[in-house]
Order: sequence, then C-alpha cells, then structure tokens
Amino acid sequence: MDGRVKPGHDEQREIMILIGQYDSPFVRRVAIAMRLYGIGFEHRPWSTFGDAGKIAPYNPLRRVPTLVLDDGEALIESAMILDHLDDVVGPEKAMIARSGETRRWHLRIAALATGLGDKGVSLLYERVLRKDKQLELWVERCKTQISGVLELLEKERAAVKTPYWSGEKIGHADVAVACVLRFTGEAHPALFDTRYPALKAHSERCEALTPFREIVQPLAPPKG
Ligand SMILES: N[C@@H](CCC(=O)N[C@@H](CS)C(=O)NCC(=O)O)C(=O)O
Repeated sequence: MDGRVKPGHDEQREIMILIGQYDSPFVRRVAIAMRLYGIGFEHRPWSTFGDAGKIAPYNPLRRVPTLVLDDGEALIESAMILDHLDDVVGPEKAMIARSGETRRWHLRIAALATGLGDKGVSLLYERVLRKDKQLELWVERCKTQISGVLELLEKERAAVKTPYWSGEKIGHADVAVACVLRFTGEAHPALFDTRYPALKAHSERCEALTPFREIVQPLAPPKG
C-alpha cells in the first residue's frame, strides 16, 4: 500500500484508458504515440467542459489527456504520460534518444510545440468563453508568443533536411509539432498561414501517415 489513489482500478480490465478528445493536440499526440508503439487502449472522448465531472475522479484538474493505467493509476500531463510509455516500450523503440544532446534538442522542440499549443488553447478559450469581453493585452500576448514560436520552428525545420526532425524515423518532437500545427491551423487560421512552408510540409508529411489519418477530430471548442 503506497498511498496512491487508483480511481480506475478494476480487476477485470487489463487495458489502458485514454481520456480526452482528439481535437486536443495533447491528447492526439499521446494517442498517436500509443498507436505508433502498438500499445492498445480504450478511448473515452470526454470533453473537458461538458464531461468535467467524469474526468474529475481520475484527474482533479479536470484536464486531458489523462491516461488510466491497467492497475487504475491515472497519469496526467502529456510529457509525463509519454515518459511512461517510453519506459514501457524500452529505449530501443522509444521515439526519442535515451540521453544527451539529441534528447535535449528534441525535448526542446517538443516543449516549444506544446508551449505553442498552450498559448493556442488559451487564446481559443479567451475567444469562446469571454467573447466580447476579451482582454486585449492577453490576446496580443498570446498572438505574439504563437507567432514567435512558429517563426523559430519554421527556421529550425527548414534547416533539417531529413524527413523527420530525428532523421529517417518519426519521433516525439515530430508528432508534437504536427498535432499542434493542425490545432493552430483550425483554431487560429490567420496565425498559421503561408509564412511557414517548412512547417506546412512537415505537417503534410505527418498527416499523411495512417495513425494521423485515423486519430483525428475536427475542432469542437467549448461553448461559453
Ligand atoms: N500541459 C498539459 C496541457 C493539456 C491541456 O491544455 N489540455 C486542455 C485540452 S487541449 C485541457 O484540459 N483544458 C481544460 C482546462 O485546462 O481546464 C499537457 O501537456 O497535458
């Protein structure tokens, strides 16, 4: 007995449960990594707002993704979930280098991408939840942060000549960037426009892969 609460514990169940909708770039990123790793899961496409009460027992933050392990332990935060999945598949199969400069580089790209996703989600919530009372200071800040990251990622992706950031094989940074680009394009089309050809090509390459084509959901923002 180690004190951890395991709300999803069920003797009968031996499969993980991924909570969250695929219009979230964070949930989609985790689901695609699981598919690429060949890890089966049950999907609960619960909405963070409409189904908050269902999510709460697993994650009091009422956020997604939340991954319920087969022993009922609930993992939160996409980076932590992926860290666990990497552990499950082992270093040979993991979609990131085990250590060193290459790992740091890819974690940085993924952090820029997920940070961009955070700002895109904030900006979307501001638009749909605060409607005519949007705070201009916050809106402008989010837009500047989003454009700043897109410009940097564009420059860095253009400098990488291999099919993926990590070379010939797709890695976590590639998936994170592609999921966040799709979300940004749907939520804020004026921000992800023709100024980013290398990122557009990256997005198209990833979106053509079967897991990306199968694990997808058009954006359905919360209604205020
Ligand atoms: N840092 C989190 C971000 C996840 C996130 O922002 N999820 C959104 C959906 S896209 C959410 O749960 N929003 C509801 C809320 O934050 O209250 C992660 O990487 O898992």
